[in-house]
Amino acid sequence: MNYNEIYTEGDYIYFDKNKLTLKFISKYYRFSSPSDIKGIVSYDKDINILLSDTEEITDFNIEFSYNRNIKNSGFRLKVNPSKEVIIQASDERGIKNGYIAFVNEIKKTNNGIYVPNIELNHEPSLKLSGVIEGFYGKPWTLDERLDCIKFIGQNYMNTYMYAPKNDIYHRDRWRDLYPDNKILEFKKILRESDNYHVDFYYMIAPGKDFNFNMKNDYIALKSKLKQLIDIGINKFGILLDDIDYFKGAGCKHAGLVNDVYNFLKINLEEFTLAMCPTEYDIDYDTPYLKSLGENLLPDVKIFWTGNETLSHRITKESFNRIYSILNHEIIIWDNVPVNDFESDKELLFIAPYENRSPYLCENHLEGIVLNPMDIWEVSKFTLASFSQYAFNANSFRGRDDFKKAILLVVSEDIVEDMYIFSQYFRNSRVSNSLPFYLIDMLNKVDIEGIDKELDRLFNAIQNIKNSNQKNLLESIMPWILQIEEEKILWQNFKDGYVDDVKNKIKLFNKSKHKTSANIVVKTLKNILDIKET
Ligand code: LTM
Repeated sequence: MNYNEIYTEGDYIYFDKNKLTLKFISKYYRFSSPSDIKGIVSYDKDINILLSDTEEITDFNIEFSYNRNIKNSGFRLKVNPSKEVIIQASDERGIKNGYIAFVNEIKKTNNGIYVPNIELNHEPSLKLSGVIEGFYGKPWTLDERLDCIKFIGQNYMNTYMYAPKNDIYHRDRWRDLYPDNKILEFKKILRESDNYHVDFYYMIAPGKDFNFNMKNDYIALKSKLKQLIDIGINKFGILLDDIDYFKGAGCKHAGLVNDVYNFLKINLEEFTLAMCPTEYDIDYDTPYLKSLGENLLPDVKIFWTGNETLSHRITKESFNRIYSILNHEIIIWDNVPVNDFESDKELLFIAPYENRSPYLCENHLEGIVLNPMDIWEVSKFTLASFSQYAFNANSFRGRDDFKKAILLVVSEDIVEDMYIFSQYFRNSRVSNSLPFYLIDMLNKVDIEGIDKELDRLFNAIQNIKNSNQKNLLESIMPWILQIEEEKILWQNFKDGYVDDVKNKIKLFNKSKHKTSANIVVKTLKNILDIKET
C-alpha cells in the first residue's frame, strides 16, 4: 500500500528466529489488555503480544496511544532503534490499521525476521469503503460473507452492506420477519464485523409494493427493522431502486425515509441511515431529485451510482453536479465488478478499479461501496484494487498497481499467472475489453503471436490449477474449461479442419461462459470470414 508519508531510518533490526514477542503498553485505554483491541492478537500468528506486566524479556515494546487529530481511521507508526513500536490513532480501527501496517512492513525469510526502523503517517482517502452485496442472482453464502468481512477488515476498508436482491426477505417479501436461522446468521455476521472493525449495514427494499397510503405498511417496515435492531444492528438503508414510481414520488420517498429516521432515533442512541433513490444513476436535475433533496432529513446519506447504472467513469464534475442537486452526503454505489446485467452474466470481471477520479474523495463524499459479482472469490480482485484507491486515491494507478492488488488475493507464486489470466477478463463496462498488445495482435491477424499468447495463457492456467487456491479454482473452472475448448478449436484450425471449425464456432456463441477478450473466436471469425448471427 502507498502511505502518505514514509521515512526509513537506516537498517532493519534482525532477529535470528521466526517468532516475535511484543510487550503491550496501552495509553489508549488504561488498564487494557491486547485482546481489548480487536483484530490485533490474531492478525499474525508469528507475533505474540504479551501483557504489560510480563516478566519475559520481549523483542519490542508496542505502545498504543490516542491522537485525536488523525482522520479516517488513519495512524502514525514509529519503530525506533530502541526496540519500541508506537502506534497512534483516533479510533480503534486506526489502531488496528496501524498494527496491520507494522506487520506488513516486517520481512520474514527462512533465516529470520527483519523489522525496519521506520516512520509511517497515513490517513486513508475514503471515510467509508467496502462492499454492498446488492446484485441480482444467487446471494452469497454465510461463509462467503464472513470471508468478505475479513477481507475488508484486513485490507484497510471498513464497510459491508447487506442488500442481496434475491433475498426474499430483503425485497419481495420485505414485510415478513426473518426466520430464526437467518437471524442466527446475522448474529454471526455482526460478530465477525465487530472482530474486523467493519460496519455492518442492513438494507431493506420495500419499494416494489409499498403502499404509501396504508398505515400498516409503515408499521410492517418498522417491525421488520425492530427485529434487526434487537440483535444489535444500528446502520440501515432504505433502497428504492429498480421500482415503478409516480409523479410526486420524490416527496413520498423522502417522507418514508424520514419516518424510518425518526423511528431509529427513538430506538437507538447512535445510528446511520442511507437511502437509494429511484433515480440513482443520473447527474442532472429532475423534479424527483429536487423534491427528494429538499424533503429528506439532512442526516440521511444518499446512494448514487454515477451518471450511469454501470458507470463507465465517475468524474469530480459529475459528482459535484449531483451533490448540488441533492445537497446530502453521498455514498457511491459503484456497480463494479458486478456482472448481473444482461449478457455480462457469461463473463467474469477480473480487473483493476479504473476510471474513477481521485478527487471524488474531497468534500461531500461519504464513501464508496462496490457491488460485486455473485462469485465472491473472483470479486476479490477488483475489491483489492479498490482498497488501494480507498487507501490512497492520489497515488493510485489501477492498472499499474494491479499485480500488487492480485497479491492481496493469491499467493506470490501465481501472481504473474493470475495477471496473465486477468487480461482475458477485463471489465468492458469500465475499460477496454482487451489490453493493447492483444488488440494489436488481432488487428494484424498475427497467427504466430496468438499462438504464443495462447501457450502463455495455458501455462498460466496450468500453474493456477497446480496452486492451492481451491475456492478460486472452483469458481473460475467453467471459464477455464471454455478456454480449453477454444484451444482445441484453435488447434483444429491450425491442423486444417476448416469446415469442422466453421461448424463448431457457432456453438461457441451459445456458450454460457465467455472471456471478454475472446481472441480465438474473434480471430477465427475474421480469418474464415464468418459473419455474426
Ligand atoms: O445499481 C443499483 C442501485 N441497483 C441495481 C443493482 O442491484 C444491480 O446489481 C445493478 C447492476 O445490474 N443495477 C441496478 O440497477
